[in-house]
Amino acid sequence: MRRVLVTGGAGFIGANFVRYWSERHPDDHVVVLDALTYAGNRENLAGLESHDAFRFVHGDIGDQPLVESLIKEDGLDTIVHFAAESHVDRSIHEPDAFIQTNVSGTHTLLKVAREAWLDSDSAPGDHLFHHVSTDEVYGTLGRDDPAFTEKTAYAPNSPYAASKAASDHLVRAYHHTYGLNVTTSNCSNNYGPYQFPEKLIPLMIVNALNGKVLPVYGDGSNIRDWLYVEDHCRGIELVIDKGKKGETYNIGGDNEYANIDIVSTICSALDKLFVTQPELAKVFPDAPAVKGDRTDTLITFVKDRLGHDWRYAIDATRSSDTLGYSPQEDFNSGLTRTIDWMIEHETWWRAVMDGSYRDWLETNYD
Ligand code: NAD
Ligand code: TDX
Repeated sequence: MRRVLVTGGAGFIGANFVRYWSERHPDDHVVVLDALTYAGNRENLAGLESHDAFRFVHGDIGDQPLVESLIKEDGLDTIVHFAAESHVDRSIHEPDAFIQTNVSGTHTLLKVAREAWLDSDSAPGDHLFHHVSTDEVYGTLGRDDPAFTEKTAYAPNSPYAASKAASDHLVRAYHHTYGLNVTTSNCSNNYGPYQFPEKLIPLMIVNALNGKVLPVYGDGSNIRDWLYVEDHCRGIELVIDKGKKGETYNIGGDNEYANIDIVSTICSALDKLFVTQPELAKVFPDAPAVKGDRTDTLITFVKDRLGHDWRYAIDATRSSDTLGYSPQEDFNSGLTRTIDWMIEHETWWRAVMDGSYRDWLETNYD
């Protein structure tokens, strides 16, 4: 039985992970620490808060006294670290918060973990700091380049990627220098329920339902490897249970697609849905299908993202050979689940998009 601190557990992947973990490890004590930035929502954890083994704490990973008291008072022996500023576009416009949370915040957690788990008389017998990172630390690939392995040299290109790379190095250093038990996973682009509609897939679904422009950066040829969030959670669980301390593991979806193909697939899926579920017309009266138009008429090519990485691809051989990892969701089934979830959770996305997100978009895009 573990006593787990999940940082960033009210965000997209963190909330999916807490749900996944609580179902599969019902005896574990789980504490979520989350600052509830624009990307974090208590609603994402609805239903869990009545469990005795679950506790939510509203706070910042950079608040050292708070993190110290949590680890000590709750006797925590495992940290699964998701908390981060996660959106590349935001990091291009306002990088400071990325350095603060992703670099300094991660360092605070490592410092406190070291003190509580290595330097204290009441340290637990076993402990683990699992760090959730990204494939973006490896930089960008050309069409014929081999996919990223755990040995690929780091070459982060955006302030976001650089901040995640810095945090990965700190985690590694705390293992090498102090002997902290750490594991790191670097994964590809996640999608699925609870993803904030600023990232490509949920943004395109929401805009299409609202009859708004679908902004495709550049020529839409950029390629990402799409990983259904539940597969990512399973991968993290495998690393926590079977990973070798000090090692990193790549987790991918084996689903490389160009952005324009992703957006076009979403458009045709929605066109079909409005035919099979005519009642959707009442709920989403501005969707093109309601007027007999194709959804892809909304696709608009816009100015490219600065420094836009062209292709990411994950080689997950180490995870599959040593942990038995393989993604279970193919892209069509994962996308269908995601679109269905977004349609059923209209209240959720309208609520999370209110306020700060909208203000931010208005001040940063023309
Ligand atoms: P998200 O933006 O949806 O959620 C981040 C969460 O962290 C939010 O709940 C937010 O409130 C919280 N948070 C932010 N700053 C905090 C702070 N200082 N203290 C405490 N909590 C704070 O992000 P996500 O997409 O769920 O990503 C989770 C992790 O996975 C991140 O570390 C990200 O770098 C990594 N990752 C994400 C993807 C992806 O496709 N989304 C891919 C690879 C890696
Ligand atoms: O409106 C858009 N139009 C568009 O063409 C948006 C939001 C994105 N894009 C493009 C940019 C990327 O090539 O789609 C691709 C995916 O964009 P994002 O969803 O912003 O993801 P990305 O930049 O690839 O980063 C994501 O994957 C790695 C996550 O946001 C990171 O947190 C993760 O580390």
